[in-house]
Amino acid sequence: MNTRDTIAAISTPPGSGGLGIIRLSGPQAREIAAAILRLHPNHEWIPWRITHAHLLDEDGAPVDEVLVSFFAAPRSYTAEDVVEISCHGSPVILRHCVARALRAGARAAEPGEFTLRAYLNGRIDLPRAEAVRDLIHATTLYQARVAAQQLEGSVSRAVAPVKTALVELISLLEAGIDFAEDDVEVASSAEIDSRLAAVLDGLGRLLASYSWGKYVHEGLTLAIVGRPNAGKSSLFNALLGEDRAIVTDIPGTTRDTVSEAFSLEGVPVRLVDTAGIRESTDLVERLGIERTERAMADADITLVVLDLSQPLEEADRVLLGRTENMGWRVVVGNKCDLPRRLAEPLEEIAVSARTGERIEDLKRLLVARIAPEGIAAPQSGLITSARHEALLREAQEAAQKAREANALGLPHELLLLDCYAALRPLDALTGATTADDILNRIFSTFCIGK
Ligand SMILES: Nc1nc2c(ncn2[C@@H]2O[C@H](COP(=O)(O)OP(=O)(O)OP(=O)(O)O)[C@@H](O)[C@H]2O)c(=O)[nH]1
Ligand SMILES: [Mg+2]
Repeated sequence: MNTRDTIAAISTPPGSGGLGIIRLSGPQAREIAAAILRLHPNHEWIPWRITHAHLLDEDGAPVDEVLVSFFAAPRSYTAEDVVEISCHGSPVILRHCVARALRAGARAAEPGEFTLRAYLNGRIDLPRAEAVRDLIHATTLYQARVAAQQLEGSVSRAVAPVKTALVELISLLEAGIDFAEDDVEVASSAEIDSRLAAVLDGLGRLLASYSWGKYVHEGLTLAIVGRPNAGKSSLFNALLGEDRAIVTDIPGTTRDTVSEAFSLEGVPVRLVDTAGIRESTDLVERLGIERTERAMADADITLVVLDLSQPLEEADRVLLGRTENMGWRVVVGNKCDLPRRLAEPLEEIAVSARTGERIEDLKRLLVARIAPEGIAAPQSGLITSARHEALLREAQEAAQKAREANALGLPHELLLLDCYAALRPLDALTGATTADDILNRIFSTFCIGK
């Protein structure tokens, strides 16, 4: 992909809107804009100023009245010259504007190419580029807050102290090897161990934030299962806060899975109501039950609903048995507003889907399950990306190996290999450490005297 040409694209979503924006980025941005617009005869390209203009068709007739903003390199989104043309939001006008820009010498931008350029031009690092994508796709405000913090560099900031500690250790080991004859003190095994322990501690903390961060990013699926009439659809509605699924006193009301999105403390949740599980000869009901099975297999968390106002039935026992070893099961006793007739104390929480009693407690319990460490503040540099998690884990393994090598008293040359192996994935995460970084540290922290 050429990264020196000028690219153009519609930056607003498809369909009609009040406004639509065309973005041009690259060395010819101004030239191309001038070719397709009628600007004021005395127009000058003054950075960060908005000017009024007309968008013209091929025959030079105006097709829209537009506002044009100019961002001069390197202080723009892409760090190149950027011109944004704010048109009225008709898809016809927007497509026409891009088509004309292409004829005037622009190239159609690939998906994400503006952000790619910002990255290639060194304006943002990789975690920030990824945050742009997450911000655009946020479906809850909490997700947006986390992504906005990442755009500000929260991930790189959180990783930086670990990386610094590692680079310091590497410099120490390198210096010990390179300048051994010059009476530079070689680091003691205890000192190396405590430095590696600090690195591992930092990595462990970052990785722990992923247990919640993963759900912030990907959301989760919560399936409600139980025998007919246990109150699954009622619980579904109570959690959503709206009458979405049909509720009747006829067992077997829900025949198909019904799903709806809601936000659990900012985590996007897909809530799935299912057909009650029982032996059935009815074809439609049997097909519904098959779908319940699939929903259970796909769910991150399964809510098993028991009817507290009825004795336990065979169908309940079967379901409890089948979900017992699923890590993410919550047994909910429903209808706590009625006299209790369920003898066994099987439920983890008793609620009433009808009155809404303890539904908020149930939500809190679910949050506690997915965030055992508590909900992270968006600015804490929480890890939400599987790519980051994999890299941190790789660093952790290598640092662990280094610690073991140190405990065994292996030569520092070998230890260094593990330390570099731990540094590499962190570099891949936030950007490279150069040999200069290490040399500078060696020469700034040691008085070699040469
Ligand atoms: N008293 C009381 N009744 C409830 C409660 N939850 C549900 N019900 C009633 O129980 C009956 C069944 O409720 P549903 O929500 O349709 O049950 P379901 O589990 O979805 O049933 P199927 O779709 O047939 O499998 C309805 O008459 C509800 O009004 C509750 O907490 N208290
Ligand atoms: Mg139902």
